[in-house]
Amino acid sequence: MTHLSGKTVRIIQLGALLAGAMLAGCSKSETPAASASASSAAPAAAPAAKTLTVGFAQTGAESGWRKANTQSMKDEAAKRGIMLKFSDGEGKQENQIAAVRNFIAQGVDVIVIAPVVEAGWDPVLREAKAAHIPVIDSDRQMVVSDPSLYACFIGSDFTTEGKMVGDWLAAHTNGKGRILEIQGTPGSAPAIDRHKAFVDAIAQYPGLTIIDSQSGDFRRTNGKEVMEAFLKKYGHNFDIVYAHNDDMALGAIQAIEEAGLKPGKDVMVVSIDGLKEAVQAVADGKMNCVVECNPLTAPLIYDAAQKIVAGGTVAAVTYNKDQLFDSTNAAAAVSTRQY
Ligand code: GYE
Repeated sequence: MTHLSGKTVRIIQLGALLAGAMLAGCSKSETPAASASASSAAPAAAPAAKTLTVGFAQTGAESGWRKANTQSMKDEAAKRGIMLKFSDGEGKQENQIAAVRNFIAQGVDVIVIAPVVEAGWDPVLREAKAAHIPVIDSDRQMVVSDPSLYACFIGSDFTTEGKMVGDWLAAHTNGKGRILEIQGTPGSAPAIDRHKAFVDAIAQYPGLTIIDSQSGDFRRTNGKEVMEAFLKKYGHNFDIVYAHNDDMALGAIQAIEEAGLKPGKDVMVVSIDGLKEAVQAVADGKMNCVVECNPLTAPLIYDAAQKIVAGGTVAAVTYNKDQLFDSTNAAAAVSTRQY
């Protein structure tokens, strides 16, 4: 996980200022055509504010969370009159890197990356920096050798989320239970942090143990398949399923039901995201606890993009405040869920 120093942020802002100056230069060179056509007309109108162009290298479309995040970015761009260039990386880092290179070639004002994995971004970030295009790290944190390679991070704190699930389980199981873990995409920040923080949280309860752990790539079908394999291997010799996201938990629930067990009762199911469907499953007693991870971050991201381009200051790290749903509050929360 990367935390940016104050110094780093100032360096970036300087970069953003330079970028702003270059853009001002660009828009000047665009004016002649407009003024020529207006030459015979009465007083020239004040030049319209330049449209901000943002290139967004999205991870993919693997989950309900991701789809809500994409929708948030598209809707908010339309609302603000921001020109959004959107790329779906289909879960592949090389696609995302190609998209970023394309955005650089097009000279966008700001690049937003939701990095599928944590590592391997240095070279393309250096290219963006050389082109004076500020980069915002959205949703998943990148691990970089030089923190000045991106301007800021906006998203959720996956370590807090993993700890919240672990603490909840400890409190609701008397510190006892055999856990099957369905992990997210290998190498991704949420899979790494949600695993580690959970393990740390339950470490003080020797009766709570992870007996097996497999990746379901944050996808519902994979979550179901992993659960089917677990059920084959362990029968009913487990007590808890911890899935790193709701889609995998919902897939696991299908497999558990098909095996003749009652999710939420015969075995506990806990996960992260807070999809309306998952909060409903908690209200229905099929899931036991869901920790929220808010995907609707577009307003924060575009605020930061607009500030950076205007030469303003942005916080190096902005985390959402995420809540927890269980049988005490899920039913009341369902109707207010926005994703
Ligand atoms: O939890 C999962 C999605 O990075 C926070 O990615 C995001 C995770 C989210 O596929 O559903």
